[in-house]
Amino acid sequence: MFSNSDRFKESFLKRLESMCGKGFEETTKRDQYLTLGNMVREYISSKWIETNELYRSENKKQVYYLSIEFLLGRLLVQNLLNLGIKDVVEEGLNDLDIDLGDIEECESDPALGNGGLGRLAACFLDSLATLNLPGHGYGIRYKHGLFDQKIVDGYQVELPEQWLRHGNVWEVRKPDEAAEILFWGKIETSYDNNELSFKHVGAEKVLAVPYDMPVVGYHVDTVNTLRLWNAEPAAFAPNQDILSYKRDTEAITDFLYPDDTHDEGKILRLKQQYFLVSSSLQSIIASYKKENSNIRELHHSVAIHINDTHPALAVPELMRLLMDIEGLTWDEAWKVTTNTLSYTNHTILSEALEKWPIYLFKPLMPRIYMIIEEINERFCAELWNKYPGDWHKIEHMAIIAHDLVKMAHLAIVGSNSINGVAKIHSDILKHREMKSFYDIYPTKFNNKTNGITHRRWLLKANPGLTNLIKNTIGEDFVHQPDKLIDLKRHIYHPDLKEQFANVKRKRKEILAKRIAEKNGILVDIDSIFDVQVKRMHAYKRQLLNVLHIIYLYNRLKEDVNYTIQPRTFIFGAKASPTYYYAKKIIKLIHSLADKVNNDPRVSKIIKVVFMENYRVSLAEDIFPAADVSEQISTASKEASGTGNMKFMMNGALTVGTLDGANIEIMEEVGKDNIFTFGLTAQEVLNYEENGRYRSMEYYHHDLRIRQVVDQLTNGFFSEDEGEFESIKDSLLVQNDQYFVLRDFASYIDIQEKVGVAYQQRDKWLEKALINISHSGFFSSDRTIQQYADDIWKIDPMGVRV
Ligand code: AZC
Repeated sequence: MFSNSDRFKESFLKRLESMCGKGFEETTKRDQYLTLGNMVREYISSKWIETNELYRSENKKQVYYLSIEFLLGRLLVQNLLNLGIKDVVEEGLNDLDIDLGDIEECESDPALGNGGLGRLAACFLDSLATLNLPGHGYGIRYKHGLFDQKIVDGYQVELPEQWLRHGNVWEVRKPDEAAEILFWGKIETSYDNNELSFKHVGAEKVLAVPYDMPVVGYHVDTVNTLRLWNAEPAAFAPNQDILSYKRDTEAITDFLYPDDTHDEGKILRLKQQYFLVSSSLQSIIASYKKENSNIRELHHSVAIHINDTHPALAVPELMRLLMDIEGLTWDEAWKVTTNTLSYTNHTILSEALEKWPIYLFKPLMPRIYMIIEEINERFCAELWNKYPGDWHKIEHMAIIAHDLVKMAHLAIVGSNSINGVAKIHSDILKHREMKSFYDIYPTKFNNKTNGITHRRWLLKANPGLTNLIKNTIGEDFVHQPDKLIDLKRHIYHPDLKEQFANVKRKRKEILAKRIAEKNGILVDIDSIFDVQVKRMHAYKRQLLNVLHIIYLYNRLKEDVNYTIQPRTFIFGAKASPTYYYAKKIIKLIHSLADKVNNDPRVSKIIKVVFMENYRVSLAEDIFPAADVSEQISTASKEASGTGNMKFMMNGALTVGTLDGANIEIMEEVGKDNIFTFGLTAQEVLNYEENGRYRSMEYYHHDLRIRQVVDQLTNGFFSEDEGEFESIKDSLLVQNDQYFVLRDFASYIDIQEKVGVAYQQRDKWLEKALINISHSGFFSSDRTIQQYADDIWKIDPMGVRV
C-alpha cells in the first residue's frame, strides 16, 4: 500500500471512508490522522513479527532498558521517515490537498518524561533499532504525561496532559502477558527439608498489563519493542472495598511525577518504581525461559539496564525471582543478578539522590526489604574485611543507613557497570561523588558520553538543512552521522554559506510566525535568536541570562549611542509545580519581557520571548531556528546536557560554561567555534569545599551587578516590590549557591563577543558549519554502539534493506 503514491492514495481513501463511515469531504484532520496512523502501524506489524521471530530463533543476547521515563515525542512522521515511505505518503496526500504537517498536528505529543533523562531513553531506542541491536524499552504507560503548561499573567499554571484522550494508534494491548505485582502484606518464613522458603501473605495484588509500541529502525527491517505497563485491579479479595482498591491500583500509572531532580518522597512514587521493575523482570524471565532452560545462564542471554536509580529495585527483585521462584541459592542468584544489571547515573545533585525511609519502604515491599537488608549485611561484611574498624567509611557506604535505603548504593553494588554521561561527569563520579565505591570497584566505572538521534533532530526536524548537506557531501551521513565531518571541506565555499544562511533564515521565519501567533510579539528575523530551552532549575541558571538582559536594557536606556547587534532572547521551560524558586523565575522572565518589549526604543534592539509549554514537538521548531545556544549551568552541575548537541547539529553556536558535554563540544569544534566563560568545575568544587565565596563582595564591587540585582526589588518591574524578593535573597542572603554573580562579569564579556562575532557574517556562518560538521560524534548511534560493545556485549542482527 506504500509502494507508490497512487497506490497509497487509493488505499488511504478506501480506509478513510470505511473507518470513519463518511465521505472523504466530510472527514476531519483527526480522521485522516487516525487512518494514516493505523495504516502505518499495520505496515510495521509484519516487520515487527519478523523481528521477534528472528530474536527467538537466533536466541542471541538482548538488552532491556528499564526507565521510569521515555520522552518520545510524536511518532507518525518519524515512523514514516524511518520506514522510507514519507515521500510517497506526502505526495499522495498532496494530491488530495492534504498537508502531512497538518495531519501531524492531530497527533498528541507523548510526554512520558520530564527532560534529559527521558529524552535520552527515547533517542537510545531509535538508535538500538537502527543499529539492528536487539534492545527493548520497558516503562510505564502513564495516563497523564508531564503537565501542560499555561501561562496566566506571567505565572505557570499546570493542566493535566491528555495524550490518550483520542487513543494511541501505536500501541497493542497484551492482556495475556500481564504480570501480578504484590504490595503490603507480610512474609511467612518456613524451613522444610533444609530449605528456607518465604510466603507473601495478605498482599494487595496489582495487575500489570503490557501495551507494546513498535520502535522502527531507520531503513532497516528491525522493529524493536517499547513495552509500557498499565496498572489495573487484579482479582478482588473478599471483604475488600472494591472502589478504593480500584482507585488505589489505577493511581499507580495515573501520573508521571513532574520532577526530575527532587526525590518526591511519596509512597506512590515507590510503588511506581517497584511496579515497573517487577513486571518487567517477570516478563524478561518468562521470555528467556521460552527458549532457554538454565536460568543460571540468564546473563549470557540478557542484559538489563537501569536508567538512573528509579529502577534500582531491579537488584533485589531479580534476586527474589531467582531465589524464591526459580530456586537458586543466594550465591547463584547474586552471580546472575550482578552479571545481568548495569546502571547509569545522570546527576550529582544531592537532592536527586533517592533515599527511601524504611518506615515507608518495609511495609510496602516486605520481601524486597528483607533482601536488601541481606545484600547490605554482606556488603558491609566485605567492607569490614577491607577496612577493618573503619566504621565511618562503612556507614558512609552502606546501602541502609540512618533509617534510609540508598538507591544509588544499591544500584552500584548490584551492577557490573556504572557509567556517567559525559567525561567530566564520569570523572566527578569516580574521583569525588562515588570515590569510595570507585576505590573498591575500579573496573565497574566507565563513561558513555550522551548522544542524540540525528534522525529526529536533523532529518525530521530540519529537512532543509538535511537536503543542503546531502547536496554538498552526499548521503553517507544519513547512515553514518560521523560522516558529517565531510562538510568541513566545504565550509569556505561561498555558495554553501549562502545556502545555509537561507535555510536558517527560513527556519527563523517559521519560528517568528509561531511567536507572533502564540505570543503576539513581532520579532526581527535579522536579530540573533538566542535560545535557552530546558527545564527550569536554579543550577541551569536561567537567572544569569535574565540578569544579562536587564543589564543590556540598562545600557541601552542610559546611552542612546550604544549600539549592538539586535537580539531576540527566547526561553522555554517548565518548572516543577512545587518548585517555588523555578516558578518565580518564569514570572520574572515574563515581567522582563513586558518591560523590554514595551519600550519603544529598546524593543527595536532586543526582545524577550517565553514560549509556553516547551515539549518535544515545540523543540523541533526551535533548534533549527537558533543562532545561539545557551548552556550556562554552574560548572560541575549539568551531568551532560543533550540540548547542547541538538543546537550544535542545527548550526547554532554555544555560549557555555565548561560543564558536561559542553567540554567535549569544545574539544570537537575547537575554542574558536564556541564561546566559553565562567568558573571551571574544579573552581566551583573548591569554593564549595573551602567556603570562601561571598556573593556580597561581587554585589558591592561591581556596579553593574548592584544595579541589576537592585532592580529586582526597587520598582523597576511593575509588580509589587516584594514579588522578586526571594530571588534577590537567593543571590545575597543565601550567598548565591550557583555562583550567578561570580560568573556575571565573564558572561557579559562573552556575550559582547558573541554580538560582535555575529556581525562578521561570513565567519559566523563558517563557525556554524564547523559545528554541524563535528556534531556526528554526538549521535546516539555512537553512544549506543559503546554501550553495546562495552557494557551489554550485544551484537546486531538482521540486515539493512
Ligand atoms: C539529566 C541531566 O541533568 C542532564 O545533564 C543529562 O544530559 C540527562 O540527564 C541525560 O543523561 N538528568 C535528568 O533528567 N534527571 C535526573 C534525575 O538526573
